[in-house]
Amino acid sequence: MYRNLRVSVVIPCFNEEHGLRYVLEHMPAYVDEVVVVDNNSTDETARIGTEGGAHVIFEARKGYGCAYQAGLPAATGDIIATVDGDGTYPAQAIAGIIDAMLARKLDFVSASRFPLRNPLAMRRRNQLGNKVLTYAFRLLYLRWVADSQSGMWVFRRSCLQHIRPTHPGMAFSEEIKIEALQARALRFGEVHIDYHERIGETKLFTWRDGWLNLLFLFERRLGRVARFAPLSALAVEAEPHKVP
Ligand SMILES: Nc1nc2c(ncn2[C@@H]2O[C@H](COP(=O)(O)OP(=O)(O)O)[C@@H](O)[C@H]2O)c(=O)[nH]1
Ligand SMILES: [Mg+2]
Repeated sequence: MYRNLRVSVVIPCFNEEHGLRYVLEHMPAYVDEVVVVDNNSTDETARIGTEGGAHVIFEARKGYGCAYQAGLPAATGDIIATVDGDGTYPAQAIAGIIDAMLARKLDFVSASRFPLRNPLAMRRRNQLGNKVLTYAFRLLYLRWVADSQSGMWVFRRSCLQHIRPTHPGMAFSEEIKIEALQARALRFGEVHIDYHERIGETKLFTWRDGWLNLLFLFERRLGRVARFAPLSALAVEAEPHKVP
């Protein structure tokens, strides 16, 4: 509990046995629930998650967006926060972000990594790709954002009734921000965070994912993306993962 609010953290994981252990060991005490989405991992991710006290659910459809579409509706807290399973996003920052959220009367906060305090935390070409995508985001959606690709969001669980991101892959990250920005009932804002070097291997294919994310920004703007039910309406069929 933090300020009388139950806090859930959702972590999408594809083969993150090393990073996930670190993330779970550094989870702040006020976090009430951790949902780990094991996205078809072939390593020890599920076991590390269970041993670390997380509720592990399994998602067979591969992709960052698929992992979140299973994980977000499974969270039960008043506040849902997201971090990667690689130690890059600081879970300790959640309290400060909730403070800012209450002070600024926001519903959905995206944690911005820019300006980067530690330039080594992100490879140069990823920094460049992020710049291009964020400029495209600003121009197409006419909203100034500092970081269109951040994977750390802190929001009221009730937001899930108003947003319906459906992308299966990495573009889910920009899509959820667009949804939150455009939902009339929600107030969107950004808060700066520290970003750290990754533990374990990246799951990002820089050129492919960068290109797909750029394409998605255009297609979504042109209304060429099918939109389905709000996330809260998704029935989660995911079974708790059985550790062999
Ligand atoms: N790229 C990718 N990431 C996934 C997938 N399923 C879960 N993830 C997790 O999503 C997070 C983001 O991936 P990451 O490699 O850290 O990308 P980056 O943060 O953009 O460098 C990590 O915690 C991954 O383990 C998937 O199918 N593809
Ligand atoms: Mg990451």
